[in-house]
Amino acid sequence: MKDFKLYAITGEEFHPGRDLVEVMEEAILGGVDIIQLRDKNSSKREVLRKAQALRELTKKYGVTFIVNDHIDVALAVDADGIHIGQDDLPLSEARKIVGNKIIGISTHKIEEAREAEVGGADYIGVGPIFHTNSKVDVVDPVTTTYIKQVASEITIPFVAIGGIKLHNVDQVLQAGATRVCMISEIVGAEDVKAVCEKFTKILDGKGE
Ligand code: 3NM
Repeated sequence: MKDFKLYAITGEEFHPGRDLVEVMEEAILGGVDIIQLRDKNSSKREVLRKAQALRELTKKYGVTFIVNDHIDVALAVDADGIHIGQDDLPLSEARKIVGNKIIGISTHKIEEAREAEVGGADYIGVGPIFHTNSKVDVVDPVTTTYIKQVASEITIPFVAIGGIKLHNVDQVLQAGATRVCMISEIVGAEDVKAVCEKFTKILDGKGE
């Protein structure tokens, strides 16, 4: 897959009254290079409509587009890939459906990371690093210790997630992550583009 650094996941509850596509376009203009549509509340039809709009947006900017959970929607809009959790379809089954599209998997311990790597995942999520209110039923924070473990052992790309903010991202990078993923700190920002520009600079090693 095309490599990435700054990963934004949608979270419409964090920008009431603001249009989804507008917010995600600001994120892209600030340097986000991969976007995931994550919507646990809407109907399939509504998720499809959002996916179509985000596919169009990401295509315009050459940004990777991932759909969470809804494999059928991902295929229907020709997304670049899917993101699945530990309780979703097993990787081997998902692979049969999506062929060579990207498959990302959330992992919360090293055994899950190893299994994802052996199973042929294209990337893994590593988290939640810090406390987060953005995901229900989330496991306790795995801390930066888990990043260190993954960085020393796993060879496929990994992205750190969960409670990452401008003020703590340094800890994440120091532990060995080179890619970070966020919901609230990005889409909940007053100036989405400016926040993303700051992260981009930090990830490029030019942060203050
Ligand atoms: N997955 P925020 S943590 C969607 O650990 C998600 O797998 C996680 O949102 C995991 O940046 C998380 O607002 C929520 O904390 C991330």
